[in-house]
Parts: sequence; C-alpha cells; structure tokens
Amino acid sequence: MSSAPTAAPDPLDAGTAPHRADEPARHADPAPPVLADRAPAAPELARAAAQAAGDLLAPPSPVRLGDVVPAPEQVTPDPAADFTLLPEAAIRVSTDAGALAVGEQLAALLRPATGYPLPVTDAARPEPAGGIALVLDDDPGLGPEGYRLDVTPAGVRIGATTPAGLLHGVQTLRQLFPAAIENPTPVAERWALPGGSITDRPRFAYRGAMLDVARHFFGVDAVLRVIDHLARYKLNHLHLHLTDDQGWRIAVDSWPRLATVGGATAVGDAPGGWYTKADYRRIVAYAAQRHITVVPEIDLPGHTNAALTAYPELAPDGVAPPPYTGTEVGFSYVDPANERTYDFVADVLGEVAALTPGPLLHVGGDEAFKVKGTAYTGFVERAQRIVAGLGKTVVGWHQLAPAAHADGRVLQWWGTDGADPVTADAVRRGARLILSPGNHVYLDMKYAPDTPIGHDWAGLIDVRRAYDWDPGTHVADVPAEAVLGVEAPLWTESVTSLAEIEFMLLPRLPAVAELGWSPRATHDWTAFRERLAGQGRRWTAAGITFHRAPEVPWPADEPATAHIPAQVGTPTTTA
Ligand code: TNX
Repeated sequence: MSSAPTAAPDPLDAGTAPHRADEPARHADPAPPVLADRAPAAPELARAAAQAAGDLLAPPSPVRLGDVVPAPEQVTPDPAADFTLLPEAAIRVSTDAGALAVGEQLAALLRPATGYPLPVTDAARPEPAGGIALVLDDDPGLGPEGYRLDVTPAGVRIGATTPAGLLHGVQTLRQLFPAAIENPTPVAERWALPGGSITDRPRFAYRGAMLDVARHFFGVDAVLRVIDHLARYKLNHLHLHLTDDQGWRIAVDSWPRLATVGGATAVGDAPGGWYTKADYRRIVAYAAQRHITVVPEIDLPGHTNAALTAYPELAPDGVAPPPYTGTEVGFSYVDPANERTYDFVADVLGEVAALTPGPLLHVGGDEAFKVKGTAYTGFVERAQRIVAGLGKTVVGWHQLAPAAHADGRVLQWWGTDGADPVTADAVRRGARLILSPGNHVYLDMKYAPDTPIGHDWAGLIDVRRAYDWDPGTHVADVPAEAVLGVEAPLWTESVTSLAEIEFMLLPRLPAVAELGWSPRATHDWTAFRERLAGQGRRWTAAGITFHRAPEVPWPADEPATAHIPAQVGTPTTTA
C-alpha cells in the first residue's frame, strides 16, 4: 500500500492503540452496507496508516541489514524499503507441518517482547501482506539449509527449500529486529527492520558444539538452553559427551548400574546425575525442532572409570576401582581382551543408537594411554563394526586414525599442530574430518590469564583466536572437500553451572559458528567484532551471561555488571 486512505483512523492513534481484526470497524463511514465484507479492510487501513506515520515520524531501522552473525553470503540493503511490524501482523506459512512448526517458533520468538498476537496461518502460496511469510520454494541454488530473506514495505518474505532453511532465515530475521526483541516481556519499541535482501547458505554441512555432561552434570533444562544458543547461530549439531571417568550420564536398560552407580559422581564431589531415556528423548526432540542433530558420545575404551565402578567385570583386573572425582585423564580402560567388553559395547551403543535419530554415533577413542598398538586398533575396529551394524556412521576423536577405515567414518581432530600425517593418511583412506583445533575452539580454555575458570593447556583463547583460522586449510594435506565442518567442544572439569557454560560459550561460539557457516570471502576480524558487539545487547536483554571480551567494541550503553557470571566457583548442578 502506498498511501494512507483518508478513512483510516488517526495514524498517531493507530500507532498507540492498534486496531485489532476482532474489534468492530472504527473508520468514519457511518453505515457500511455489508459489514462482513468491509470489516477486514479496516485493520489493513490502520496498518497502512500507522506504517506511513511511523515512516514519517520514526527513525529508520537501528540495525543494518548486514549486522548478522554468522555473516550471510550475500546482503543487498535497500534503505528505502524498511518495514515496521505492527500489532495486527500475521505469520503466513506454506502448508507443511515442518514449515508451520518454524512459523510457531518465529511467533514464540517475537510475541514476548512485542506483545503482539502474531497468529500463524497457512496457505499454498503465502504472501507477506503486512506481516511475515515463510515460504517453501523450489530454489535449488539455496541448498538444503539456505534461505532468501526479503524485507520490503509490504512485509517480510523468507523462502527456503526446507524447514531447516526457513529456520535459519528466521534466526537472521530475529537479529534484524531492534535488540529489545530479546526481552522476555513487552517493551514499547518500534519494531523496524532494515529493507533489502539476503541470500544465504552454509559453507560447511557440519557445524557443532560439544557439551561435556560427564565431568559436571547439567540437567535437561540447561541443555535445552544451550540448544537455543546453537540454533541462534545456525549450528546444526549438538555433541553430548555422555560418559567419562567421573560420571556415566545416560540410562542403559541392559546395564542399569552404569547410570545408577556410575552416574552418582562428578568432579570435585559435585552432585551427579544422569538422563533417563525420556530425558534424552526430550533433548533430541527439542534439538530436532531446531533442526539440530544430537551426536551422542560413549567414550571408549578409555575414560571409563565410572563404568568400571559399576561393572568391575569390564576392568582388566576384574576389580572395581573407587569412584573418580579428580581431573586427570588416561588411566582407565575397559579390557579389550575380554569378550564381555564387546557385549557391553554392543548393548550400550545399541540402546543409544535406538534413542538417536541422527546418523552419527561417537565412540570417543581419545587418551586411552594404556591400550596400545594393535590392542587399541583392534578394539576400535570392532567398535566401528558394531556401529556400522547398527546402521550408524562412526565418529571418533582423531586418535582413531591408525585403525582401518570404516565406511563414512568421521574423525574429530582436536590437535594443536596442523601437521598431522597420521590423520592426513586416514583422510586419504576415506575419513572425513570435523575440526576442533584445541588451540582455537576448545571453549574450556581461558580467555586470558585472569579468566576465573577454565584450562590453558592448549593456550589462551580470546575471541580473535577463536575466529582467526580457516577450517578449509587448517590441517596439512587435508583438502577442504574432506572437511565436514567445525565443532567447538566445552569440557566441564571447571564449569559447574549454566551461567558458567554461557560465560565460556559467549562470545566465542558465534566466532566458530561463523567459520562453519560464512563464505571465506566474508572473513574479516574488524567487521566481525563490530557485528559481534551488536549481539551483546541481545544477550543482555535475554538474560544470557557472556564474557565482555575486551577486544570486542561492546556498545557503551550496556551495564558492565550484567556480564559477570553470578556463580563462578559455586557448583550448582543437580542430579
Ligand atoms: C582433552 S580433547 C580431552 C578431555 C579433557 C580436555 C580438557 C579430548 C578428546 N580429551 O578429556 O576434558 O582435554 O581440555
């Protein structure tokens, strides 16, 4: 609509007391002959009037179209095409269950701060019509996760070939609203969006983060919140490190003591805990709604002290070790020479595979210092066959490299030196890599010497260090085509609460997310830190803890105290 019809209500009035579709028409015509036909026009008129008034009276969108993390592939601003979301806007979605679910998520993101009803409706060919349209399009150039977003004065249109693409478009749209959109309760704000178009798709298929729930246990709600953080930055895998020396965190019906005995402990005598199968399914389902695949890890043959306390028959000497609540690694292992060990591996992986719709099963394989040579590779090869027999693709830490190749196998490389001929050789034999270089993306590393929690064995990792490397060229003699993507692990020996998780993830996780998503041509530290700075206000509005890293130019209007983790040093995890 280009002009405000004279019959519309006072635009200023419309701006403050919006005209709702379910109210009687308020326009000047005293007796509309066919009220039922005329009434729907009134909200449209009010909307147009308010939009026109807003355009005249209010400043343009405070966010620029390119102010998005991770950086989109292509951004074409049109400053003359800003759009303001008004109270009567609707979300119109292609008739498809997955698309509708994304529409409901968009509504759930926008309703709290706007206070608008934002009804979600479906249609064969939805149009923005003054609101937001999410459209399943046939545009093969976008790939399975890409999207196109258009902001015009007529509204917002997001097109994608899949619901996952629509959700990524929604996450971009979310960042284009003023930061107050993150407020959990209504705020008075002009919900302006910058005009123009974005065309976007990921560089790498695998973009992940890992949460170690074994060293300290984190309940389902904390994990769901971490999933929200992943979704925000278009990550699509959550790797859960479910077992380690200090705790076993997933119920296994055929070996029940793993959870009930092995799950009772944690580092530093913090409370233990484990996920029931229902808990785990909740995590998987919540992630799936956000188009995030859960990758469960059962760490074998080392990192198994908790399993051995529960089932000493798996220990090389058959004796139950005491529970372990320290932070050393490499001392425990299940006996690779005992057939019972392979019953255990098959049973556990079988139950975990049955709970996991995603294709990947992670078998660990790191730091099994006491299982050497062919004892180690023989164990790994049997574990790889068990995973294949379950119809899954095996992932393991890059220590798996010397073992024989298994179809599709994926190695997670956590080295600190890109010269790694053993891994490069495994790649030549067919392996693909997930890159988690310890000295760039280990989010348990301290930011700086005075970071109150975290390690420094792989060095200090400030935001720039997390950002300044290229997954496509990082490991010598590994071509970019063999790189499935990137993952940022958070080990939790020193991380004890949700606030501390967030403090370590933010702002480094978005840096890793950008390496996974954005084309290399957009890589630019100066531009990145500016865009990242804009996220701070959003985290503050949403009540999310983050580290106010000094190399990022956070906006000056932020209260400095909002970013200090409330519970540093205070274990608050519960079973
Ligand atoms: C190494 S990385 C480990 C973990 C520790 C981490 C601490 C890897 C596969 N193993 O067991 O938690 O260092 O940074």
